[in-house]
Amino acid sequence: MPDVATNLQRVHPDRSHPERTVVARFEICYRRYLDADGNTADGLPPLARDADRLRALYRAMTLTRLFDKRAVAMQRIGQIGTYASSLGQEAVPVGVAAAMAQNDVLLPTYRDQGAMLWRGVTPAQLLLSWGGDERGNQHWGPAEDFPPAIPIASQAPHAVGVATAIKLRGEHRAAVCMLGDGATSKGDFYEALNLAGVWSLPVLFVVTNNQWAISLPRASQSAAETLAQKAIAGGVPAEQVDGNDVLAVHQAATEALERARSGLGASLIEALTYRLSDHTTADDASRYRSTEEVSAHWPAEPLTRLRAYLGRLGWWSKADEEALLKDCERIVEEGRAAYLAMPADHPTAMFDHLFATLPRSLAVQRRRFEENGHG
Ligand SMILES: Cc1ncc(C[n+]2csc(CCOP(=O)(O)OP(=O)(O)O)c2C)c(N)n1
Ligand SMILES: [Mg+2]
Repeated sequence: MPDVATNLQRVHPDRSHPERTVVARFEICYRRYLDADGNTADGLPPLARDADRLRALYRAMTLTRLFDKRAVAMQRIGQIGTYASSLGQEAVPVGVAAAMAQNDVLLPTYRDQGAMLWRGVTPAQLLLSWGGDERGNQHWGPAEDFPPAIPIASQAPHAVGVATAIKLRGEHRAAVCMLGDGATSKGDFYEALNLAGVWSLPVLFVVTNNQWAISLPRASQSAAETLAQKAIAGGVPAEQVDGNDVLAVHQAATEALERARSGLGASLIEALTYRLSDHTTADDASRYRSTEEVSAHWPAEPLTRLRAYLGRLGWWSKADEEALLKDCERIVEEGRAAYLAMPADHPTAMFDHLFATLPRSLAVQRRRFEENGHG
């Protein structure tokens, strides 16, 4: 836990000054229902008693993990270009997506495949996109969901735009903006939060704090005790949750989305988790963090604790686990096969989705491609 007394001392070096009075106080709460061993806290949310729904969430987290594993392997043999695994943080995208209504709008990052799969994007479409094929960006689940944002935090102002449209139309739905810890250092993030607060917009920001932004650790990212408190400055309520506890992620997102849909405005959730994988397949994390650090985080990963909880209630057996793994392997393998069987797009496709009207220089290049097969 951060040393609050030290921080207060640093921010308010002379609190005893007689002519000063406290004009505002803030606090950030932390929520967890399920600890690393699958033990529960008091006040469990309704999801904790819904065996079918919990099994669906466990299945989605398992599918995400197996898909990630296969995608990394495919990158290693040149079948896709690059890949960002979500190993260890699956409870965040899955828990958030499960709390969303179908007509809410998801604005994911490149590491939120768990949410996209939940919302109907297929493994083959994800692979197509990571293989550099623009057709992978079509049919992203619900038609109004956004493709994953690669430019960090660019989706935050987009989410505010979406939420503004929802509010102007008087619709009962919300925008869900996924971000990383690193993204909270960007101006786009602060600007988006500011508007979301002052216009009371139906948007939920979910900060997946996986402790790393490529090789930059959380401690070097911000001097703030929590990333959640950044929202307070914009007048947006915020909380921290254990991001490896899918119950906590799901319940916090459910409450925030109800708030948003009923016209009460924006919220932010900081989900504390850990990136157990390399940043992407283009990274070697062993160059900047120790194996001891990574090993120390494995016991807290999200699948084991949910499986332990389900097992304790008699809702999951060894046979269930074996059948699930087999089924998920089949889905992933079918996705891989469908992706590999897809005939390559024509190279001119790379000109087709950026501009409504191609600038002249690119139009010339496109014509050359059509005529010669190269630029
Ligand atoms: C605007 C912008 N600047 C830099 C990059 C390069 N970049 C890619 S991922 C990344 C780190 C992002 O960290 P975080 O927001 O914590 O997300 P995570 O990768 O941990 O999911 C950076 C700097 C980028 N994609 N976009
Ligand atoms: Mg990060």
